[in-house]
Amino acid sequence: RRGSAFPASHELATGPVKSPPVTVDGFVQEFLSELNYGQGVKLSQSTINDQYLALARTVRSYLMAAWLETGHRRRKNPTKMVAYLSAEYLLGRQLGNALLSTNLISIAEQAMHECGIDIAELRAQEIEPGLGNGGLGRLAACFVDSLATMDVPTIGYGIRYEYGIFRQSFEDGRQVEQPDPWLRLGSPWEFPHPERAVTVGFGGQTEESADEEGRNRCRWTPERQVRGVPYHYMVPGYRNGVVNTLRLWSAEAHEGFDLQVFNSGDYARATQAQTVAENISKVLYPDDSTPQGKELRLQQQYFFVACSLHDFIENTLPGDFDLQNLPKRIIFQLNDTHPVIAVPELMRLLVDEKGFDWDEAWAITQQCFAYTCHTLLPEALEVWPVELLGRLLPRHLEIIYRINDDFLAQVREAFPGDEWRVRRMSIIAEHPQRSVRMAFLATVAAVKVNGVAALHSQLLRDNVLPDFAELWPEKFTNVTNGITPRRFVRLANRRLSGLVTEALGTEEWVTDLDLLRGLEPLADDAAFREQFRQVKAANKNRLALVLEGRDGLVLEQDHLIDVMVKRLHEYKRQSLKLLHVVSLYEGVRSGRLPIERVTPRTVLFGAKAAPGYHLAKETIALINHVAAVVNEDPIMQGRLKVLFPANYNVNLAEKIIPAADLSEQISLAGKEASGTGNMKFALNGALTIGTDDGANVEIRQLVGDDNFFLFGLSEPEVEALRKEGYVPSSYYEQDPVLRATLDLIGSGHFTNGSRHSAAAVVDNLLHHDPFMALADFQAYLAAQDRVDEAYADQDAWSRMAILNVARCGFFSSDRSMRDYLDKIWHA
Ligand code: GPW
Repeated sequence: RRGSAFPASHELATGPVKSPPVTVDGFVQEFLSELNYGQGVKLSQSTINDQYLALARTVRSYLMAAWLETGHRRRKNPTKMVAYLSAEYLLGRQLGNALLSTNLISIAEQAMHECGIDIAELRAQEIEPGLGNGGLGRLAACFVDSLATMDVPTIGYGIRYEYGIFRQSFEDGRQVEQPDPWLRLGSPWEFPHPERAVTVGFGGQTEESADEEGRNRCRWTPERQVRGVPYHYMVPGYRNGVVNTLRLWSAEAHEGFDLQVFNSGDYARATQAQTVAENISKVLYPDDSTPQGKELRLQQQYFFVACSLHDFIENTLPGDFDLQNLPKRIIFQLNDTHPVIAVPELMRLLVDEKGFDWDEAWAITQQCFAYTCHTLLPEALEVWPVELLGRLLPRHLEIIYRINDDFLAQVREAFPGDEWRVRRMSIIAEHPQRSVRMAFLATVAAVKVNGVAALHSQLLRDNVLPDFAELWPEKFTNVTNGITPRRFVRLANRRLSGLVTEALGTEEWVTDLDLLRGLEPLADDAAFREQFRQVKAANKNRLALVLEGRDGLVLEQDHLIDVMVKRLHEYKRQSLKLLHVVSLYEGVRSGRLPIERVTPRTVLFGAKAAPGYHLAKETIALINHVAAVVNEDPIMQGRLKVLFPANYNVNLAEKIIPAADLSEQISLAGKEASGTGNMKFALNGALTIGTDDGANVEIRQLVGDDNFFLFGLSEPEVEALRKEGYVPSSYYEQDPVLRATLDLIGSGHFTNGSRHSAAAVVDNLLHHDPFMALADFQAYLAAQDRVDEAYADQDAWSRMAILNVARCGFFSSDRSMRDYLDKIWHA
């Protein structure tokens, strides 16, 4: 269906006009038309879901012309594209963002009002696509938003999981996971393209044979095949007529089911192959940072990467394209190691299927990939056992071995006689079992390797990949993460956005976040500070309504709102935050701390634990148990509340972050690669209490020491302490406050007298504490005292908060994208 066989006059429909401006009446008519002729119901008979779908389709239709036009423009004038390869996209709800990017918010509101519909109720109907675990997936979503807003030709490739990140609930305070059937009511935001399905092989054998020219060629004969069906999602730029594409792959059986077996009555066996195939994209791997449950995960990775490379080479490039020029047309950005199997896959395509010589193919491949590392934790660096990889992808394993041979020859040439170094750098690890180190493979193949914050990139060079940085210093670079100001300021915080626009006299800041600098002088303007406080108060009020409705929780709106929301991980140290809470409670109980000295404060947690992560789940239970006791104990006179709404997700983040006063970013220095929540809070006028870790370092540099509550060991101090021999119990013995705090938890006070229930967390802190929470406890409490003191002067606090907003424009993901373009992509 290509070419010019059709009359040019009929290229696009001429009416109804599908681009804004539109009137409220026009919008009402289109909405009703979608409802009547799309959903097949009259307004009076329609359900909320009918109305939501009709509204979504009405808004969607305004993006359609831009989508067609963007595709057309890109085909006509082909340039170097960015293909973002990511196993996760944590998108959040789509309707609000579509309304924002088309500038239809107020028209849609009025139109719904005229139809007697509460638009808020329709927006609440949308189930967010939770196709990611946490920071890494949300970062991918921010990046594609920025790339569309900056009109960078991009395809985002990933997996259309049928079930996203699990739904969390609490039973007796303990986390229970339920599946997330986000597609159950249908998604109006996706466009399936079964006609563009791609076949992907698994297993089987390889064999060598001579081709017509007598050269040895390898053939891979997979044992089974799976169909990848692409689903397209719009990625609208902010009011710029650009709509990019996110292409997510869904797995289907290659050949339906076995009709003969089915007719014989063995239904389970008849559909078995189908089930096995569909399992590949059935569910988001619920693990965050620590690999487990291996085989299916590797299948997912290869599945989406094979589909994506095939799609780009066969369907996106013109038919006569000379693949010698591939690097001029594409850069595949590897979002951590999850898509790194794309490297041997491209080699396989070029050598086995397109007939390139190995060296030619490697020269091309080496220019087509760039790799972003998102961690410093050794256990989060993916490795695949050779046995597994060879069974699932035998040809890829051969290719990896050959890449490794050539690479190690290069190492030997650069460092003659240094066999110890050769072993250290080998892509194949020999211990504890022979396996492929995906980060090494990525580093060998990539044009550039980047970390996600200045400190992280430094530690990546110095500690994680030092041999590689020595061999190729110019390969390593930093791109500090960012967040999209569209979703996390403009949409999530309409009130602050209004105030900022009014103060700056322009809305340009939404796409040029450095303009927030213009707010700096207003930090000293008492009237502005008062308006700023009113915004925060209104946001707290909104959050109170949300928490009441969603969780039956009561938020004290005159409290300091102290927030720690992020995945539950030992290195992030939710337990340290919990120790602070208990130390206040214990202080009041023991008389050490007069109740009047306790700043009225609500500590708000949001966190999911990976289902198999025992300690994380114990920590969640303990937080809930402490909350239940502290919240009810009259001795606290309501001055300390702990709230832990279940199922923290993007939507809840959008309500919590604008209401926060204090942002907790308290990972042990050297462990959090970047953090991005920290940026969202600062840009919404919360102050940070944090360690010198990840992007905190840059936040503090930008906002200034006076406007940031820094505490704790620095990364070099952590290393020194570790070398010296870290003994957590020595802190317990020397610090009476810490002792009383841990003793109270350990006594079973919060766990119905059961010492056992608190033991996992307490014993771990006392006897292992790999992330040195006890070492930082005293400094953390001292920093919290400084917080209380600062909060007592509301004017001074507002001044600091305003300066945080004014000085954090750097953390726009638009800036991150500019950095990727300048330093890595050159697209
Ligand atoms: F282990 N991150 C994440 F590095 O959310 F792959 N999931 C992950 O699996 C990994 C990293 C991985 C996070 C980092 O922990 C966080 O510090 C960073 O801000 C975020 O990725 C985005 O770069």
